[in-house]
Amino acid sequence: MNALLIYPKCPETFWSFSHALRLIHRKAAQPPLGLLTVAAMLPAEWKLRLVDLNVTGLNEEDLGWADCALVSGMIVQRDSAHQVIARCKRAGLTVIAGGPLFASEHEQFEDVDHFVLNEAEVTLPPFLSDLERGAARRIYRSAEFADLHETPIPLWELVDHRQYASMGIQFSRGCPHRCEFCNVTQLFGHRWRTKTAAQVIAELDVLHGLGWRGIVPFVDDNLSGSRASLRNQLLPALIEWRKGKSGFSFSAQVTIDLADDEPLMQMMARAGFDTVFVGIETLEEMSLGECNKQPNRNRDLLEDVRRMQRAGLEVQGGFIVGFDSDTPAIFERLAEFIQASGIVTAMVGLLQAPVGTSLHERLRRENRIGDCVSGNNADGTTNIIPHMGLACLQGGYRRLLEDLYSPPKFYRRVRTFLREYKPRRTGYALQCSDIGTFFRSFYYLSIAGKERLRFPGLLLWTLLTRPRVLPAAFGLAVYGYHFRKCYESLVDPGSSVPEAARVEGPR
Ligand code: B12
Ligand code: SF4
Repeated sequence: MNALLIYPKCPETFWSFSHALRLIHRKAAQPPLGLLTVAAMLPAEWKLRLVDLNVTGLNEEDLGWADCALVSGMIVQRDSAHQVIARCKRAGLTVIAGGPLFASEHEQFEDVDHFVLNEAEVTLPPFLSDLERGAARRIYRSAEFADLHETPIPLWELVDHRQYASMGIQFSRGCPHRCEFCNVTQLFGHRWRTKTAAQVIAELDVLHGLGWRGIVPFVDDNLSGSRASLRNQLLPALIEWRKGKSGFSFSAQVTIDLADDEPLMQMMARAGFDTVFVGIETLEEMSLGECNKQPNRNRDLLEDVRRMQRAGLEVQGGFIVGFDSDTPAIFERLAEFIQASGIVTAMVGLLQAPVGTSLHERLRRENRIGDCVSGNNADGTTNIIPHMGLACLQGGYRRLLEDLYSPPKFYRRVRTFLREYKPRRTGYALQCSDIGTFFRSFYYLSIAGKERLRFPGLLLWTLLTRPRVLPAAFGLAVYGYHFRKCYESLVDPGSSVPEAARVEGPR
């Protein structure tokens, strides 16, 4: 069997990094880890080609070579997925689809021959054995969750790593919490399941062997799901593995209560973690209660963020506006908090209710739900009818974004962060490609962009006052450029934002 593994095109979103990728000369943020994991589970005699449409095109030669196509994707890739599936069908290929897009809305893809839904560790083996017997069904799904000890090493050999800004890796799936708006537990359950530390090290060895050096995000939805596993298994193994190896830095998604555990944060920094994404969501105690965000309740969130930064972890924050308990005062409160905390990368979205979440269920009962979500949780669209009124919510949202990502506010925030930040890792191995990145960034930010002297001013200030964090200052400015461009297209009514990304109410 000759198989194409196809990852549809991603539109511009907050985490697509598209504007920054242009500056660092990479084509996509990360390779599709789900497809690479599936690739490793296919029969050894199958011949495989990966076609990540964010990096390359799908050509006629590929279509002529292949017998089947395995397609993955998220909801934001819906349009591209429809197009690519139609092309594969026209070329006579058998189409097999899986991943979060199809788990949510497989019934909209009539052309697909076989849906292999949920975790492939569970659903792929029965599909493959039925396929071999010539008796494959249309849908394979399971309510059972996979044992990650069975998960193979992703087939990274299929990608050209030079096209990507980072290489994701996964230790755990699932989350013990029950936030009302979150679809993670619906996809991966409440039980925090992990690979062994040895599996993770074997994966890192492969990445190292393939020549990858750079950022390795742990894509786990909540890496701090069990602090004991981190402390006793994963982190000691990473600390040991990094001895004598340089050029790797890790990031992770964690809950804010990690700030209570100073030794664990220190250990993470020693293991090579330099960035954590934290779902702070809101500052309103009532809203935290309403959405059941237990780890965040009754805390001094500002002090928590600073403790993490002092431990050597850059904190990126996720925020949501539009909870039932929110009043119009929330926008200013959030703007002040984000500015004071030095959270440079602040992703703010309107509350949305993906199908299958308890929020969707509650709002459906209250008759306050529209049809589907856009799949982009930070594009200013929502499928709910907010208590505040849609116009008020959207107006406040636009003003908040305009304020946060205006160059003066943004660069002030970077400095606030750099003053607090105590990175463990110092020094940076300069590569030839960095020279091009520097000149491109200078052109796009200072000459063609709106930052003017703020960008070189930041670099000079950092060089003179805190030279150790110069690489961080540069990186933040480059990624900040993307976030600003991305939000500008939302707040500027005259811009050429695609219709799907405009602020809409429920239909
Ligand atoms: C890493 C990650 C990213 C990365 C990399 C994405 C990439 N290139 O793969 C980045 C940061 C770029 C990203 C961006 C976004 N992301 Co994201 N991301 C994730 C995250 C945390 C991990 C994905 C991953 O690698 N998992 C590990 C692999 C092994 O698991 P998997 O992909 O689920 O694959 C398994 C099964 O699904 C299945 N499978 C998957 N594909 C296929 C295909 C076939 C044929 C078969 C048989 C099986 C199969 O088998 C695999 C093994 O069990 C997930 C959450 C999660 N826990 O999955 C969110 C998630 C996928 N992202 C999400 C969203 C919303 C986004 C953004 C829109 C956010 C934003 N506002 O910007 C953007 C959009 C992307 C863009 N424009 O570029 C949502 C998608 C929701 C949905 N139903 O579509 C998720 C589920 C988070 C969430 N809880 O809502 N993301
Ligand atoms: S802590 Fe994060 S991953 Fe866990 S349920 Fe809440 S929002 Fe989802």
